[in-house]
Amino acid sequence: MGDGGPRGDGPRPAADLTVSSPTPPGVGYTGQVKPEHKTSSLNRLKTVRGHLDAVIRMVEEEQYCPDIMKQVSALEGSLEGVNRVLLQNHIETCVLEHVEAGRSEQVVDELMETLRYTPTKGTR
Ligand SMILES: [Cu+2]
Repeated sequence: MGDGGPRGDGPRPAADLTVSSPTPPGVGYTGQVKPEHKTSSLNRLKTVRGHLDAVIRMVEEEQYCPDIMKQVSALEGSLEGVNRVLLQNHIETCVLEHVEAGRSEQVVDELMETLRYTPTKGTR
């Protein structure tokens, strides 16, 4: 999927919530996302939303600090999982597209930036 940066003429997502982009100007994305990755991302994010509400309640109820911390850590892991899915989608779609179009140099630069947002832990 695209990263919200300046793009070409391709379709854009309805809402562009990203604030910055490492994408070099003119690289251009089509905003494509594979259905299985979209489903996986949405399911994971909605699970996080429900989990986050539960953790908020834990804080409101002044539950035991380490118990809350454990849940926050689990949330972080879940969000990392979302980024892993998004990275896989990006590589399978945008990156391949740019390489095939002869824009290897730009896409490598962008990919190096993108890796800053990806999980450092193992697969989950
Ligand atoms: Cu992408």
